[in-house]
Amino acid sequence: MLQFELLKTDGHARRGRLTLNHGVVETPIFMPVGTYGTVKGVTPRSLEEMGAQIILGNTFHLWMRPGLDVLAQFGGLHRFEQWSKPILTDSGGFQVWSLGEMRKISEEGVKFASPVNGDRLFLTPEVSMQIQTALNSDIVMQFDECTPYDTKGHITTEAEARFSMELSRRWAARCKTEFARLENPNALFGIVQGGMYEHLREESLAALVEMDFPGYAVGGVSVGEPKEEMLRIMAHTPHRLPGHKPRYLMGVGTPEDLVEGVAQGVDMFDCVLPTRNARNGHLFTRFGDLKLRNARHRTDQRPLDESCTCYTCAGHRRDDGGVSGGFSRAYLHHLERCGEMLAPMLATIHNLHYYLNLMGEVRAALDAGSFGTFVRQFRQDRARGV
Ligand code: PRF
Ligand code: ZN
Repeated sequence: MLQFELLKTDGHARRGRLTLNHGVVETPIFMPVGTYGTVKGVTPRSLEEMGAQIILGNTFHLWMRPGLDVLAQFGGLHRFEQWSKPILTDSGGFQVWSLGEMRKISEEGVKFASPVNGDRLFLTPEVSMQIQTALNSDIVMQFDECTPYDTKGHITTEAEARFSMELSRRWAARCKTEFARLENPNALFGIVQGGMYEHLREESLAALVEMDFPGYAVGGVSVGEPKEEMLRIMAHTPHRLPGHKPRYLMGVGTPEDLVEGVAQGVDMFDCVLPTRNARNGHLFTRFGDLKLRNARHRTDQRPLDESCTCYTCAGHRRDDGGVSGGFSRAYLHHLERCGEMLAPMLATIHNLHYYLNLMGEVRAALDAGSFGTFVRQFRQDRARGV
């Protein structure tokens, strides 16, 4: 089941509402990444407090561990990981791409050795649909081949990008057939590929639209290409997708990329940046990025971001009804230097809250008809510096 309501538009930008089997998602939205059935370092309760509406899971990783028998016993991923709101699962296409040399791609699927125990495995469009059906994710992604930007310095040629895109297109059709055969009650998204070649993107898009998916993703961007190339594809592809269906830009990006993506007509984003960077002491704030390791924070009593209402910045309610006032930069710097696990936990809360709140502000601006003003203020604030 999937319903998509378009509430408002401003140029290519859209404000929408997506209804899935496990709940409603207000778009544009950022989806925290929970590869192994956990958004690293945060509890589901904390995710809800931060306003997360939908999170990701990964077919490939969950297939390896804990394995389908365990997940099937739990009736899917929701109960296993104790998250009752919507879940989107990636198909394994991108993760297989990340294996590099370790894999062998054929028409049938991808053969590889399990990075966990060396077992020889064969992931096909059909197997990906079977796994995602067992996971019972609200949004299932087609099994695709993420066309690389380059392979060891060799930039993917048009012929190579075409071959890859056409393979993904044939796999899309197989996914659709298997998804229907399994009577999966959720929604299957097609993924546009085509590398950096606009006419290939248009061909891929037309073929997927012909197959009539309930939603579409743009894949194969943010795969190591120069920023201008990414922006060119972002300006080219999303707005060409059907207007009445949700659009998902996979694996993107920085706060600036998200705002640009919305302006180009994207409704959904996911990225490991807020969570991964948090674990490296890299924080995103309204007024630019901040590195916790930097000695300048050693005695700084200010929170990361005075305007942020996250647990890390605003603190918690005390027994006497007061508020703790939040954690200082000095304290977070100290935790980071000591390698304390609270450092990545608090940093993750802040970064995810920042991303989720940013999209909340984007939605509010679209509701108010002031998206253009919002974008100018956003850019000015981010350039100010912390
Ligand atoms: N395909 C899939 N997942 C993805 C991508 C893709 O192209 C990307 C590209 N940035 C991220 N995640 N299946
Ligand atoms: Zn914060």
